[in-house]
Amino acid sequence: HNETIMSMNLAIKKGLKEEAKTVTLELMKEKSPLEMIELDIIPALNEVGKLYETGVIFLPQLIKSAEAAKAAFEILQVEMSKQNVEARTTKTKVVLATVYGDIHDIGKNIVKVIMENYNFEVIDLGKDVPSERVIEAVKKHEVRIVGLSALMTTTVNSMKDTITLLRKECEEVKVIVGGAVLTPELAQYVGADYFAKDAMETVRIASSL
Ligand code: B1M
Repeated sequence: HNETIMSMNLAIKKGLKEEAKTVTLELMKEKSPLEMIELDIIPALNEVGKLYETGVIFLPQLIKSAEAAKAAFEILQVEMSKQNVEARTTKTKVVLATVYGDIHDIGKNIVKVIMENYNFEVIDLGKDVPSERVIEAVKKHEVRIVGLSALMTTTVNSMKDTITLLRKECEEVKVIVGGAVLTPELAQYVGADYFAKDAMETVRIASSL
């Protein structure tokens, strides 16, 4: 079905929201939401990122592509929560946030949905989140796992600030970091406990804690 797979890629690259929704519904007949996220949506966004970086496309197109990807993802999110209806008892709580100065939240939202699917209760603080709000949420909800996302070189330092404050205020907490620019080395630089390259790895790490 290369034709449909091509169209998801094209729909996102061209920033066609309606097309992205149609292709999603079509592809759902043969693929799981997780497969579509990993094999179709993320690779398309990565291509778009490269096109933007090399000046082939500009910000308005980047925004349209992100909107198309979000539209596809929203359908999958609904589907995944339907599959996730079995009664579950104790859930481990996790605070998730994109750090301050950074408005990229597609990756964080994917991590959220997949964690919820694996029985975590996610307290999602959103994007561009000040460090103090992370601390507040950890204390209020008595959370021991924090996941932080940063997509830009500049906001790696926001991540470092947030973790520094967390170390002062919430000693018990374990911090997992992720996002396009991060590497195991940067994760160490910002003072995180773990680096997760994707959503499934986040689940594996959090489950082991
Ligand atoms: Co922007 N952007 N963007 N952008 N954008 C990048 C990140 C960039 C790499 C593009 C590029 O130039 N190649 C570049 C950063 C360069 C750098 O610093 N090295 C960039 C830039 C520069 C910008 C602006 C500054 C552009 C401008 O205004 N001139 C601006 C930022 C404004 C700001 O934040 N203050 C901007 C804006 C935007 C849009 C709004 C248009 C849109 C975001 C829409 C949204 O998120 N709501 C956007 C997009 C879509 C991208 C790219 C193309 C795709 C990002 C994405 O969603 N990827 C991106 C290029 C790229 O990454 N290749 C780019 C898919 C997503 C699933 O991957 O987020 O990595 P990712 O998440 C993965 C893993 O990393 C991991 O799991 C996820 C699932 O596998 N993970 C975690 C992520 N977070 C985690 C947290 C965890 C664990 C795992 O915690 C436990």
